[in-house]
Amino acid sequence: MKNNINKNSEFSVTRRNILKAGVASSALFSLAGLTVFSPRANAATVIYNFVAETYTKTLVDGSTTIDAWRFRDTDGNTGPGDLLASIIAQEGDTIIINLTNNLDTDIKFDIPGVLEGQPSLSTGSSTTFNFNAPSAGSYLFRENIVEEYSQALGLMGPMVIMPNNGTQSLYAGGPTFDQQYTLLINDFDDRMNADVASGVSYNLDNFEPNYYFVNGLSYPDTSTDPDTKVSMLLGEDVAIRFINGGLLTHSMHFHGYHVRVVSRNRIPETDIIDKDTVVINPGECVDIILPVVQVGKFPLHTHYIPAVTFNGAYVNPVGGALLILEAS
Ligand SMILES: [Cu+2]
Repeated sequence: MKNNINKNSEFSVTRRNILKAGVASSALFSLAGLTVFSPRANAATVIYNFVAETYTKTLVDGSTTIDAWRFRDTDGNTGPGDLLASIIAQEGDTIIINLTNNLDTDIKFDIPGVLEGQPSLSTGSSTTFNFNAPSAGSYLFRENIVEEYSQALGLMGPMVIMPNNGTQSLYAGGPTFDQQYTLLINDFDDRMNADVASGVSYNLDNFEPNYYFVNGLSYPDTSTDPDTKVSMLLGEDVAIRFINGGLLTHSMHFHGYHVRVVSRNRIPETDIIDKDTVVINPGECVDIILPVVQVGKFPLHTHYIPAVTFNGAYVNPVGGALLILEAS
């Protein structure tokens, strides 16, 4: 799916204090992945070392496996959830990504709206991307040489850019929050993964996913992962960054709360109303604020019914893109 975001190929290098993500900046990458970010007074250079690779994913039933593709941070900065590559920085930072392609096909790294039209990277080779952190907001990074095909196999991840005015807000002058969650949604069609793993070509026209994930997890794993279970306190404003890395549209439905859509692909909504369902199109990043008006435990799930099943079956309690909001 093409994003209708303007191309912005601004590259410049400004020497500042170097932060190797996860080493010097371990405070930024605590247990909670993209959830916790401490604003910095000074801009930094944030370095990520990623590899694109195949892996075998064990699904939530503990026995079903599926061959997939992923980006993995070789420095071990994991999260959110089961994802093994993510980017967080603040406006003014320089972001450096060293990427090695260990897949058996050429790839093109791509961040819609930020880093587009890059040369392809052949099997076994490495390259470096060096760019200014874009404006505050949520972004999807992905492989783009075969576009949807790679995303459908899992080759994408979330990028969060914080404003550099020292506030916990979605953008400078925008809504503030007490805490934030990044929820990346995607889907696998096991027939596609099996065909690709065995070298058979797959026609995306037949794409009909049967496994669904939030941050790489399915319910009930979503309800125990600290990045994916949304744990809140009464009176807080909680930011949720939905990023749809899959190929299906999801209508994310909240029980217990109404939420406000702040922006879609970093473009602020002009008409902010309370909603209990938020549509997230493929490739789209939708930032919302959830005011915690009551205590309790409520589900948040896609209204696309197959996506709250495991391979089409409601095998209680094993399900898909459903997670828990819990406020105390
Ligand atoms: Cu429901």
